[in-house]
Amino acid sequence: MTVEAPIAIAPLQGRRILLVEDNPVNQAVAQALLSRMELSVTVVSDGEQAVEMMKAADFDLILMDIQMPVLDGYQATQQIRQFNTDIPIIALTAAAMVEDKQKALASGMNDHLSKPINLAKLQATLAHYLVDGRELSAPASSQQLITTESNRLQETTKMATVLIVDDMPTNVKVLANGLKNEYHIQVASNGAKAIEIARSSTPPDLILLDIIMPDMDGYEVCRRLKNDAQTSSIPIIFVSALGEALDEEKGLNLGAVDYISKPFHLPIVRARLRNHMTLKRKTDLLEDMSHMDGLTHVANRRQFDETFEKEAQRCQRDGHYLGIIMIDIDYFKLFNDNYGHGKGDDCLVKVAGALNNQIRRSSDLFARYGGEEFVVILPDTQPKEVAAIAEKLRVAVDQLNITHEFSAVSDHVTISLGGASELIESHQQALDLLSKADQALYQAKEMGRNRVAMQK
Ligand code: GH3
Ligand code: MG
Ligand code: MG
Repeated sequence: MTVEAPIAIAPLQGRRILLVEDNPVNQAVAQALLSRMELSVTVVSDGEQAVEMMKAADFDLILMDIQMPVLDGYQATQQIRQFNTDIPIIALTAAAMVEDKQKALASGMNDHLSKPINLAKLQATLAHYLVDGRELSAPASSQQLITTESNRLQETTKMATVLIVDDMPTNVKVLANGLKNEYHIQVASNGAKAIEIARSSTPPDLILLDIIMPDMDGYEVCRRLKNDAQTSSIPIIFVSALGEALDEEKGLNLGAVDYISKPFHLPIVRARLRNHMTLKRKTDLLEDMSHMDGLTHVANRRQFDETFEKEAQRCQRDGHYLGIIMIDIDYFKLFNDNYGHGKGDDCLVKVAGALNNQIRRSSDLFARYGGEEFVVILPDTQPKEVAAIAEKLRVAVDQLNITHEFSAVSDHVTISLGGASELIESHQQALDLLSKADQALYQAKEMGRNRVAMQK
């Protein structure tokens, strides 16, 4: 090992590793590597201690030697698997024992690394088991999506684009050559060009940013990109020969995700890039999911609140009408009580889908407001148009023809709708509009359900 600089990868920092190794020299080497990656390491020296330690404390991953006294690595793994099927267990095998790989997998291990440990392989393996699919937890109903997405991620990571910003052609060359097999490469030799590319219609997925450049330095480029909503979510990794802690702190404080020192060690650059790309995609996905209703997959209440604020402001500024439609399924409690909650959920999914299909303008929003209630935001839409759209929505659900023998208004599922629309002159007026649509909905219920009522 010649690289003595810190080699931490942000998403791995602090993860708890149980190192099981009887040979003191191997122990010291592995522990030194892991500690420098800022992992939290616990060392035990035989299989039996490993099993006891696993019962006593929580770990994220086990690195397990094979040949050890008392219990060997295979036996220890078999015992651990009886009470913990999830934790990744990586065999540490001597080079001469690669044929034992099969045996390692059969005993319940997930993977193997050959000794002497190669830093790049160790990092890649840890990143694979600790970051992919595990780094971010998601609500149970979204887990499937995450899993599918992270499979897709691994396929598409190759296609991601990296923008290299450096005024020294030799640096650009080294990085571009080292990364071109995994990424599309964009290059900028100064800050202005970098900003232009980041704002273009083909922005990069990640930026490697030199600090010392003529005209505009890397810090300033970073500040500008982070202050612009269009570019603020692109991860930035600073690349610089400046080795002082202060510079690193400054870069990270400006919103960079990581910091790589020159001269680069390409396997580390690649490992870090891979991790940040994976995280970025997951963050984007979670961001999307946090605005989506888990059951019906239409916009959720949070998305509604954000869009309502934005559109209310826009309508107020432009002197436009803002239209709102509140929607509630008729006699839905009786539907649930008689057909069961599962059928109730199915019904909600179908109704939401049919309603969402009717909302086509890009500035409009259909959302689940809560329970069996939905809402539509219609910017720049006058009362007459709102009433017409509401009627279209009513008909769409009517035509689904979902049997509801316990409804007092029909033999199938129906909805009631309340509409409102006004020229918006103040924020309070926009808020009042929601109550007016809600009161109109109440009127529709009072007047017999399965109908549209407009605000007074
Ligand atoms: P009304 O015609 O006056 O609207 O009567 P209603 O029965 O539809 O209204 P109420 O507010 O009394 O009942 C709403 C019911 O919606 C209560 C609950 O069982 C059901 N509901 C709310 N959220 C969900 C959901 O996520 N899944 C299911 N299956 N049912 C839900
Ligand atoms: Mg209700
Ligand atoms: Mg109802």
